[in-house]
Amino acid sequence: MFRSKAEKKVLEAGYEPSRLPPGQYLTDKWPVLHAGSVATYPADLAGWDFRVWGEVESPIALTWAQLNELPTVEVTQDIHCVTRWSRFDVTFAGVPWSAIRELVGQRPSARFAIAHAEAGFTANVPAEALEQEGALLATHADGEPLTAEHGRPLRLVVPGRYFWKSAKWLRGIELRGDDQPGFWERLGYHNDADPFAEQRYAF
Ligand SMILES: Nc1nc2c(c(=O)[nH]1)N[C@H]1C(S)=C(S)[C@@H](COP(=O)(O)O)O[C@H]1N2
Ligand SMILES: [Mo]
Repeated sequence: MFRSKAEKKVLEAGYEPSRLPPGQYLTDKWPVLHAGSVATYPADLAGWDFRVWGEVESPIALTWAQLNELPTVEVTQDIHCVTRWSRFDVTFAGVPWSAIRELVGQRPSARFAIAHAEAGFTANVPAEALEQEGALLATHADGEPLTAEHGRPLRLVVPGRYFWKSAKWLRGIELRGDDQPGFWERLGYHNDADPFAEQRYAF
């Protein structure tokens, strides 16, 4: 069977080649990628909050201490950047959406979720993407608190989509009845962003 150079590398690293989406290559480093600059906060995260609003019964603003009282989960997943690098088996830990959903009373009309991050970065997903196995508001990666470059203190992790949907320096989730393209989506990237269907661009 013909295998590309990228697939051979996956095999040599001991993984099933089908885990690598088309047009991607495996890296064992964790590249840092974002538009704009890294957000920085005081050590105690004073003044930081995480807000949820829109199609909910009770909008909330959680402090860092309040967020850390919520239940946590740990998931391991593969991440795929649209610039073609993939990294396998990244372990994320943090708060599952289900914990937030109960706090705010998410309405059935909440069909879409917009992640709002520092400096106006946004990313849109169907609200059900937050319910998937492996989706979470991550505070940790590979057993350590997130570093500033990777989104300290909180990032979204959305499995099954290119990693731009996983907003770093997450400050809120807006639930809406209608969809609204996010930062990269407005610049021509695909709304759904399934790496296995190679949904990179909208055109
Ligand atoms: N706030 C914010 N989050 C972001 C981005 C960004 O520009 N700003 N870029 C996205 C893209 S394109 C990728 S590939 C991942 C990269 O995450 P990493 O730097 O932890 O690898 O962050 C995503 N989240
Ligand atoms: Mo990316």
